Formats: sequence, structure tokens, C-alpha cells
Amino acid sequence: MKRRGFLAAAGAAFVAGCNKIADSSAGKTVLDAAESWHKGAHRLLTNREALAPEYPLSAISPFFRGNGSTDPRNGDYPRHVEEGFVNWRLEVGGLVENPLSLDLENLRKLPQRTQVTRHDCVEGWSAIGEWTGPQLSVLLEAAGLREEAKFIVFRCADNLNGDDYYESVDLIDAYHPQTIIAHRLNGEPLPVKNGAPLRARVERQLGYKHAKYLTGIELVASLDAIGLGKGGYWEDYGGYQWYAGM
Ligand SMILES: Nc1nc2c(c(=O)[nH]1)N[C@H]1C(S)=C(S)[C@@H](COP(=O)(O)O)O[C@H]1N2
Ligand SMILES: [Mo]
Repeated sequence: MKRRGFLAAAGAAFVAGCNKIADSSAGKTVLDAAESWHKGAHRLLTNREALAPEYPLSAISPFFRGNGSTDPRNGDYPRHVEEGFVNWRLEVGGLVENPLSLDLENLRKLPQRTQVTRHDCVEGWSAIGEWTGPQLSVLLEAAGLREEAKFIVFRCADNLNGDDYYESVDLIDAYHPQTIIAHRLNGEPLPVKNGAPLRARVERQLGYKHAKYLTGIELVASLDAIGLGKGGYWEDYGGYQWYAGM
């Protein structure tokens, strides 16, 4: 999709959001309508395409802590660690024309973006790190979005209390130039504690949106059928807001 096409798509999504409010008498709950309005209002009041601040190398934190899952022990993950992630795959699927199954070599051969950014966790800590990887937009262009696609769901390998971690963003954040699938932190392959071998960086959003241990990127029309329906692990189980923009 060309940039212009994307802006048009975002505009269409906003109009669709307004239509939802108009339809509220026809079965939509008032809360649904309010949420649509809220998402639409963010698009009008803030420039969602603005870049997050980037920092000089000298600002990099000496230690980038790990948070949440830092050493997954479930499923095949420990085997992948032992193998050096040579058999890791990132699946791009759902509402796409050409599903992709990419290994780390495929991802490293794509054009790369490197950015020094600050990570802010709602628990009250921040860290600055240098992240490298292909832009998510490049993967989405390769896969080709179907018209119904409205959200990106990040699927993760780590299991927390019975549910694998998952997160989601809309297409504005998905196509944001600083949204990358990072495989390096501070010039080294991602450490396990920070999401090896792949994690999302969504720089305009709070820490919990930056899904680690990425196995899949799924295009969906609605978040209703994902987890408990609020769009992410912490949204479903911790009461966090879906929109975590800064
Ligand atoms: N798969 C997965 N992704 C995750 C988490 C997690 O537990 N599992 N924790 C989130 C939270 S709350 C934060 S603050 C960041 C922490 O990233 P870090 O471990 O690199 O500091 O990852 C986010 N992404
Ligand atoms: Mo966090």
C-alpha cells in the first residue's frame, strides 16, 4: 500500500468509526460507541504519525532490564534457545493476500531501521536502547492486506498463567515508520530477557504493547475474538487500556 493509500485507509477507518456511533440504536451498546468515539478523537486531536523522540548513542542505558516474561520455559521455546533460533519462524497471516513464513535470515536481509528510543513501562521505569529490525510496514506490503484488515495481532511464544501473551495495534501504529520487528538490541542479537529472537517496537506506545518472543503477526477485522476481546494480555487480565499512546 502506498503512503497516500494508507492515509486514505486511516480516513476510511475513522469514517467507519463514526458510522458505528450512528448505528448504536441498531444494537451497538453505548459503551462500544463511546470507545469508537474515543479512538476517533485520538486521531483528530493528536498527530498519530509523529515520530517518538530518538536519542544519541551516549544516552543508551547501561542495563536494559527485562520485565514480564524474561525466561520462557513453555513449549518449544527452550529448544529454540539451544538451537540459536535457526528454526524460528515468524508467520504473517490472517486477512492477507500472501501469508508469509519468515526465518531470521529472511528478516535480516530486508532493509533495516535502527533507532535509539526510550521504553516506558506503566510500572514506573524507563530505559533507553538501540533497536534494529525491518519496519513492520515492509512485511505488510509483502503480505498484502485484504480490505477488511483493521488491526494487527502480535502472537508470542511465552505462556503466562495459561494464555500466550498477545497484543494488538491499529493500522496507524502498524504503518508508523518507527514500528519495527526488532532482532537486535544495542548492536547484539536480542537477549532472551528482552524477547529473543524477535520483538515488536511500537515507539509511540507504552511498554506492554512491545510484544516479545514474536511468532506471528495476524491481520484481523475485529479484536472481539482475540483472547477475552480487549485486544491484549494485560488489557484482558490486568485492566490496562488498549490505546497506550504517548
Ligand atoms: N511476550 C511478551 N511481551 C511482553 C511482555 C511479556 O511479559 N511477554 N511484557 C511487556 C511489558 S509490561 C513490558 S514493560 C515490556 C518489557 O520489555 P523488556 O523485557 O525488554 O524490558 O515487554 C512487554 N512485552
Ligand atoms: Mo510494562
